[in-house]
This record gives sequence, C-alpha cells and structure tokens, in this order.
Amino acid sequence: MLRRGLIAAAAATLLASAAQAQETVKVGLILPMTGPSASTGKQIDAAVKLYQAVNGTTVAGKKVEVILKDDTGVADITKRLAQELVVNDKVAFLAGFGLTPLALAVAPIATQARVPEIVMAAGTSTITEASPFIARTSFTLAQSSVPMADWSIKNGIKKVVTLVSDYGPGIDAEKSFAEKFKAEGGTIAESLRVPLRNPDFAPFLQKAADAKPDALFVFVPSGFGAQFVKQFVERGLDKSGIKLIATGDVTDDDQLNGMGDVMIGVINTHNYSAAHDSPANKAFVEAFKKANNGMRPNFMAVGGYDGMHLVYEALKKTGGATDGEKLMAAIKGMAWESPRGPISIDPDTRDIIQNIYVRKVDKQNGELYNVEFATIPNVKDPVKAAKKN
Ligand code: VNL
Repeated sequence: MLRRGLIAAAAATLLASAAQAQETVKVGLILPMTGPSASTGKQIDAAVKLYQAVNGTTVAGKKVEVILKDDTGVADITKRLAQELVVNDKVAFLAGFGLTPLALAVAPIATQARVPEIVMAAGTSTITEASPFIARTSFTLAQSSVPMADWSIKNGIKKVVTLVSDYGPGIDAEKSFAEKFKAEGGTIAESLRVPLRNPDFAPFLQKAADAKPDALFVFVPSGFGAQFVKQFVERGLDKSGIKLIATGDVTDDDQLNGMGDVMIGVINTHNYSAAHDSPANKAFVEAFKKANNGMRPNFMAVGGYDGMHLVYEALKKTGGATDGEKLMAAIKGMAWESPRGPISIDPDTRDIIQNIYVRKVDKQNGELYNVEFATIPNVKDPVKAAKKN
C-alpha cells in the first residue's frame, strides 16, 4: 500500500513538473542595453520588471518568463536574436525594439513565425504595416508633431526651421509638422536633417540661426536631447530670440532635469510626462523610482509597462493559449488606463490611440518637468488616418 502510494506520489510529481515546464510562456525582450540608445533599454527593462513585480508572474495559470537580450541598437543583431528566441526558446511574444530599424528588421520573422511583435519604443508610422503580427504601445511622431504645429500657429509662430534626426521617425516628424503648419498658413524656412549616429548639431544650428525663424522645431530620439541642448546653448541660440519647440523626445524625462534652467518655458508635445497628474501615474512613478535608485520613468518606460500589460491581458483573454492569431485577436481593440492616461489599440491598424499633451518645461519641487497644460484626446496616428481618406 505504502509502496504503491509512493509510486503514485512520484508519478504525480513527475506529471506536475512536466505540466509546469509546459506552462511557461516566454517573452523575448530585445532592447539596446548598451550603445547610444542604452537609456531606452534601461528604462524599458526597468518598467517590464516593475510590471511583473506589481502584477506577479502567473497569468491564466501560466508562468510568464521574460528573456532579455541586448541588441546594442544594431538591426542585424536584433534580427539574429529574434530568430534564436523563436527557434530555440519558442517565445510566444517578441517585444521591445528601441529604434525603428530594429523593429522593422524583426517584422518578417513575426509574420513567418506567427509570433506577436510588441513595439514598446520605436515610432515611425509605417512600422505597424510591416507585419499583421505587430502591435505598438509607444507612439508615432506624427501623433505628437501635428499638435505641435497646431499650437505654434495658434500662438503667433509664422516661420519655422525644422531640425530632425535623419531616419524614419525624424522624417515623419518633419513632414507631419510641416504639412499641418503650412496648411494653417505657416512657412517652413529650412528642413534640416542631422545624421543619427554621432550627430554634430553645430553646422545645422548655424543654418537655423541664419534663417531667422520665429521658432526651431526639433526631433531627436530619446537619449540625444541633452547633447542637442548643449550645442543649442553653446551656439547662443537660447539668446537669439528663436523659440525652441519640440516633440517630447527632446525634453525626455530621463535627461530633462540635467539640461538646466535654459529649458524652462520650452513648449513641447508628447504622450507621457512623469508629472502627469493622475493617481495611476503617481503610483507608477513612485514605485519605479523606488525600484531603480530614484530614476525617473520616461515615455519609453511607460511604453514598456503598457506593452507588458498587453501581453498579460492578451494571455488572460486566450485563457493562456499562445497561438499567434488568437493573441493578435485579443490585442486588437484592447483599452485600458495607462500611467499616461487612457489608451487603446486600434483594431484596424494595431497602432496605439492615446492622448497627446501640450506641455511647458517648468520647475516643480526644484526639478525640471514637462507640465501638461492642454490635452488632445484619443489621437490616432495621423499618417495612417490620412491614407484611409
Ligand atoms: C524612435 C523614435 C526612437 C522616437 C526614439 O528613441 C524616439 C525610433 C530611442 O522610432 O527609432 O524617442
């Protein structure tokens, strides 16, 4: 009796561990943890860890395991890592993608393997069109640039020079700003594009100053804003009477406080501010800082946090099933309250719909923040909206 009992117990243990092994859902998280965009990797990694600390690691009876890989910001490496994660680790999701070329490099793999690709950072409009398995929790540059153009016209700015990083999101920012600004009667004096790698802004700032615009509209990706502002000040543009306006990528919460008081008063538009006034955001910022030696979350962190939410809620909806089509069906139309405000995934485009806030850099409790003062609610990506009409 005793022996039979022991054998039964041993068999049960074996079965249980086999079931447990099956019940792990793996998420391949590919981020630039080193290289020029390392701050984006650091922010998203911290946010994903916080999401799991707050919500636990078990979803629909399965254990969610995140496998973090560093692509150093190089697309060939992103692609190889994605392939390995799909083939060797059998991940149910691919997630992360700190820059547009990195997100695009993985799109064919997502399509072929039928694995959802959750874009937590990159912001070029076309990304979601590269695979039916892509969904985005970050933003598009058109989402923030069109409201910036609108605000500029309404506030007496008539002539603008644009200065953007010369790749996908920069071109989107330049074009969508200019289109709206010109449609409302404004003039674009110069459209300047600066190399993404090792940018030297000085010659472009000289051109901008020579054109004597009312304002300089700027996009550089997260992590590059401080260097831009340093050169802006070194060339004396802060005292030239040319107003600095930007997407919130420039006045990045990760760097803003170190940029100095020269930033006070800079108007910019974006999807997230660490100073966003809501109970959900206060709890998020406090927990994030506590877990990360006081580091302030930026818009990349919130993209990572919401990307993890999408993974968890999709799994809940499928009852833990990891079939790619079922997960994508669950993702489409999902809506929730993010630390940034209310958001949803457009069921037609799989892109994010979110509020865009007009903000002014100001001091709060001795620190520089983007203080929101106007809200454009439920903004769909304007580039895709225009294509539809
Ligand atoms: C991108 C767009 C990257 C906006 C960013 O920071 C950003 C991109 C790294 O699509 O590459 O702020």
